[in-house]
Amino acid sequence: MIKPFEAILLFALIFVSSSSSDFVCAGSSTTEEPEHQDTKENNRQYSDHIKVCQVGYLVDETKIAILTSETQGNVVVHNSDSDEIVASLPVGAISLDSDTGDSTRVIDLTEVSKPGRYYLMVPGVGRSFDFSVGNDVFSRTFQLSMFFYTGQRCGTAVRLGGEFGNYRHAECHVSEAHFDVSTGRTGKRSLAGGWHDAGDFGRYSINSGISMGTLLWAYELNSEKLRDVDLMLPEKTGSLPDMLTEIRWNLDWMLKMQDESGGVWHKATTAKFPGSILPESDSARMLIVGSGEAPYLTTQATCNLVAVAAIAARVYRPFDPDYANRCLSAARLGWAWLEKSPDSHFRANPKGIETGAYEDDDASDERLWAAAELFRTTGDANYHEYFLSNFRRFQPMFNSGFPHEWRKVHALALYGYALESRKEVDPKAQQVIRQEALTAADEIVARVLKNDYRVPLKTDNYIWGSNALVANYGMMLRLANRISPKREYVDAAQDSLHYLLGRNTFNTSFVTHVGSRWPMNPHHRPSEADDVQEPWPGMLIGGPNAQNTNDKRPPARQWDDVKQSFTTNEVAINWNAPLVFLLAEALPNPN
Ligand code: 9MR
Ligand code: ZN
Repeated sequence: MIKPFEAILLFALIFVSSSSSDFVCAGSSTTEEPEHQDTKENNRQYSDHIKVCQVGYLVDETKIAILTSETQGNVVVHNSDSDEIVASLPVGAISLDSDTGDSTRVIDLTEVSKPGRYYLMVPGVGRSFDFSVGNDVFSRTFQLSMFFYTGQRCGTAVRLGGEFGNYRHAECHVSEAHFDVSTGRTGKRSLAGGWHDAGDFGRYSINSGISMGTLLWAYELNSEKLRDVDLMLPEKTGSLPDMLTEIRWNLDWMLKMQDESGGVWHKATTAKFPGSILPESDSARMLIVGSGEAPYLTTQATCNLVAVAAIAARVYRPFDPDYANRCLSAARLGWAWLEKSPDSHFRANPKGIETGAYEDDDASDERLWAAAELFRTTGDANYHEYFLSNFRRFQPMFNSGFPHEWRKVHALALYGYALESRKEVDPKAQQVIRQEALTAADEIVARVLKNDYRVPLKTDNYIWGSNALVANYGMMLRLANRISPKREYVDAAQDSLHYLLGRNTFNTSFVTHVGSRWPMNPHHRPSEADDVQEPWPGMLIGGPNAQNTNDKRPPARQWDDVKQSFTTNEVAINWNAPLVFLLAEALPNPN
């Protein structure tokens, strides 16, 4: 929850943002005040009252657009290339959405199922942004959402591929990191590599854990589709798929964060956040930060490494058995450390350190995830026993009113177990977990269908990074669909994507360079400091955050496209990851 210093920052932020009007449109046709664009005479004008998914819809899904104004007749669907009319559709009854304050009507486009590009004309209102229908409509968005990670690479010069070659930074953060006093050590250690966490250049074991787990699962569950996806990387690593090459960049760094004892350090950051500079200009001393008390290494950081390295041992094995073995040894070593160490938490930043805290005083969920993934990879009874004797402590298993997040990862342990097919699995335990996962998914579906924008968020879910909550709920639905396929799960998971990609109160895609209009001012230092006007591509911004009690707008409206707004407009590796997951699931199967 909000701490006093954050409250002050937030207050300052609102002051700044309310006095600025730089809501910039990347699309061709919009201005800051949606109402002003609607013209009665020229109904070819774009209107922000017609909200579509600006990427598009799969052929077979339930396709919904949202209208937030009166109309004088049916909505007409046009083909964007020929302008030909392909359908005329009635609109649904009016409904007041309290989270946004919008009066909404549903436009059901499901019958438009011929692959193509379309737009909607609403009599007396205007035209929508274009959208596609087809089974490969998410391919480019998937690629861009992975480009984000390439852009976050630390310890190397970066230049994005393809049309994005003007996004670049020089080699950064390569000098050795110093042990901070909070580690109980002195001296230095080489820690180059990894991904910058977010808009800042910190590298954090906790947040790397959930991000990598999610990305590796996305690959593992969709390997057929993802094996050949080209991410235009600077290097080719033998037969390794590009996605795994990118993920390995951060995995190598996570492995470096493991101490010889098996325990793992919490983070590698400078003492304070730098200003709006490029990473290569960040010359402050790089520190390895510990918990401040023996054993200084933490349980949560170690569990995250164990879980991720255990998954990696499975995923990399077909391509690079040596690397897979290395990962597995690291995971086993980490577990051995966990077994002999009582819980050690990073409860708050030590004196003098102001970067992201990722603080947590309960490691039971992380321990469960580490055990689950080690069991899935090895089948060993030891890890299995830990899982079986502890999983029932997590009640409710899935529906705690929030999806999984960096601080609470037990759901990942449980989903992993639910999906595991190895023979050692305890069928009764698995059955119980599967049932709970499906019940939680049914509840999310019910909520999505009741929500005017078909978002899975409850009113109290509009918190820091709410867009990631949307994506993680979608991920829960996709995982439920893997347990027991159901059209409703897929449709509602797609609804999460559609919200993130433009079908929302802002009529704006929350992912940079995706759709017709997207944020121009993410809180992302490379985007702020480079000489390219538009931000780096493929970044999902945090989204509406109603934790600031001074902001009187409806909760879902509390977002500002200004670079100072780190509480609503930052980007982060753990937010893009469930987006990648949803997109991977939405890609077509290879022929
Ligand atoms: O995503 C984190 C969010 O859940 C917390 O409420 C917030 C405040 O502690 O921190 C967020 O993580 C930030 C991290 O601390 C530093 N790098 C940027 C992250 C995204 O804003
Ligand atoms: Zn760096």
